[in-house]
Amino acid sequence: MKDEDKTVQKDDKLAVSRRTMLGGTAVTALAAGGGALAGGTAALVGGGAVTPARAQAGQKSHLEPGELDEYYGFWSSGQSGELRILGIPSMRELMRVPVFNRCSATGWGSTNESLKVLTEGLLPESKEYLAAHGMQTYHNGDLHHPHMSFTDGTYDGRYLFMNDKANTRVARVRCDVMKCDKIIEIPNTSDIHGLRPQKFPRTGYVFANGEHEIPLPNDGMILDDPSQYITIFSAIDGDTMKVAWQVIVDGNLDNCDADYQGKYAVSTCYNSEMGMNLADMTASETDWAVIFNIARIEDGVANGDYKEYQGVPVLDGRKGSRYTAYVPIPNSPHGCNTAPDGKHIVINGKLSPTVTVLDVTKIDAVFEGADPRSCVVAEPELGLGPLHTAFDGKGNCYTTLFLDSQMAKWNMDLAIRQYAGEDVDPILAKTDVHYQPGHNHSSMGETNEADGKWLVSLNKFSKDRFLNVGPLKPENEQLIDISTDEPAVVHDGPTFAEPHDCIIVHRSKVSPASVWERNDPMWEEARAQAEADGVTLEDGAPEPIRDGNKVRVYMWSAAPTFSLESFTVKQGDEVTIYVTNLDDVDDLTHGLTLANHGIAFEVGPQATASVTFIAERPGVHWYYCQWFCHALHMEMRGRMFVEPRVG
Ligand code: RUQ
Ligand code: CUA
Repeated sequence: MKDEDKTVQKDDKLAVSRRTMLGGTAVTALAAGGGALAGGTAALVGGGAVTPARAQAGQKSHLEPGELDEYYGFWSSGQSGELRILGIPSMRELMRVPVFNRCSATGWGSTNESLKVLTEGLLPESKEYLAAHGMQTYHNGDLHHPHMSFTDGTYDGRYLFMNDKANTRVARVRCDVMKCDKIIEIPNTSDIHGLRPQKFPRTGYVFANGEHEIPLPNDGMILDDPSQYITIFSAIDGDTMKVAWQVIVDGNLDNCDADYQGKYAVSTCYNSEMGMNLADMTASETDWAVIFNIARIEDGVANGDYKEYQGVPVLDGRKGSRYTAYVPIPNSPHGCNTAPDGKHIVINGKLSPTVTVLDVTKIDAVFEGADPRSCVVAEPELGLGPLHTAFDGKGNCYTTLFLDSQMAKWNMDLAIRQYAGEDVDPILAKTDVHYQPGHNHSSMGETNEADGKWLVSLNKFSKDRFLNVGPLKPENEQLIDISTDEPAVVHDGPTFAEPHDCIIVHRSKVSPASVWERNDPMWEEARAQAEADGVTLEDGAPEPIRDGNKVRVYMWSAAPTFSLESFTVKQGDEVTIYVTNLDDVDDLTHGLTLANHGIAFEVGPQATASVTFIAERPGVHWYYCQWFCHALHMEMRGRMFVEPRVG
């Protein structure tokens, strides 16, 4: 108890200094813009009460060795560009799925199969830019929002969709094998940020917000004339991964969500001022939640009420359009979260200490001409810096307060009654988190099956919570037990840049395969090439197959051997090596690393993978299996002989 007291005191002191520092930032923004923060700023310095770790009995978060988690957590990794899979409640990291990044272990970004995914959806002008830099694709990404496909308002275990803010892309990961199978670049817009799938009747559309405003077309004819910049909301067909339509809006789009009726999508929209600097961007007291009327937009597309840019129908949804409604929201709203009650959508205030609750049943009237604010049914004041809200399915909401380093638990019903004039306080509890939370997420909380068991708070700073590892610190994601009245932090999880957002999916919703299907479309091109060469991927070929200076090497792997102990090519040949893993055993992955060629890739059980390179280094080069597969794994190797160029 004594030690715990000490920790509490230390946290308290540091928490206050961190809060004061960030409070200063808020004050700057405040001085530049609205007065929404004025009342609460003083509370920053004093508000340092820390709740010690819970003593009361809650759910068990610690799993014994060998015990399996109840939930999958699908985590973004921000500027690391990959998707991560965690087990919840243990918070153990189970897997990393490369998406927008390159991966040294799996060869993502260097195998032909991954390069196809990474290049086929690029816009022509991006390909040109990349080629000028000797690149086939972007090497970085900024993955903020991973979300699973829905059927009838809940996760259906088909796909995960995610955005790349850095290079304006949207990607899809197949949940049957947990590999990315499609990446598309979104035309006519810049920097995809908020992303959510349609919840009903199914996904269907994946809605994606272009964050930063640019001219349309962005071809250099308009430069420093922000009055001509626009932002775009995109609907992508989640089955075909093609952009179905786009809508031009006013202001910068931030986050979005869809309703449970399949009628509307909603985006938060800051910078209604269209300012180009901080002072201008925060000048206005209000910004908007923009509501998109899906049926009207589909009609508009069917009736030709659009202009086509880069093959996509683009509708004009700026203020006054029949496709959109602009609901005024206090200064610079950020998160947008549909409640599992199927009725309410919470817009998080960011620079305003409030969240604004929209009632979807009142939106029809807004599109018939009612005052846009008439769909607002609550606007509780929660604290400083509300960013995102999660739900427990029992009528309670959990909102992250970035500046206060807290999570506010509040009741939807009480908030609505308070807004209607009753003297009630909707805030039920405040839980300190460490430190500065951005997103949070509850178990199944974004579906109509929210179960109110766990909440994860994704905190941007860990500061003193872990051993010091130098100036760059891990972030801290905390697990909070929300099964009892008093939410309690039960686990700290340090993590590398930057788990921006996550979802927590009950394991009954997902059932990945353990072994690949031999006829998987992932290596369709390899299969076609083998057929053209008169061989099969499964049998391989005893000698390289030559076609001019193109040479194809077909081999299989079966623990602990490759089918080829050696093969010979000529200096300058363009060599493609295909490896097919014949092992049909759970957890028996092989790999191929070609020494001094920058080549290494994974080949899962029953999978095929290939890589193409120029054999420009004469001599003996070993290839070996880098995925531990057998007691004789070290012996799983062979030689590539490169004959020197003559003359
Ligand atoms: S946004 S910290 Cu990129 Cu998800 Cu809110
Ligand atoms: Cu095959 Cu190691």
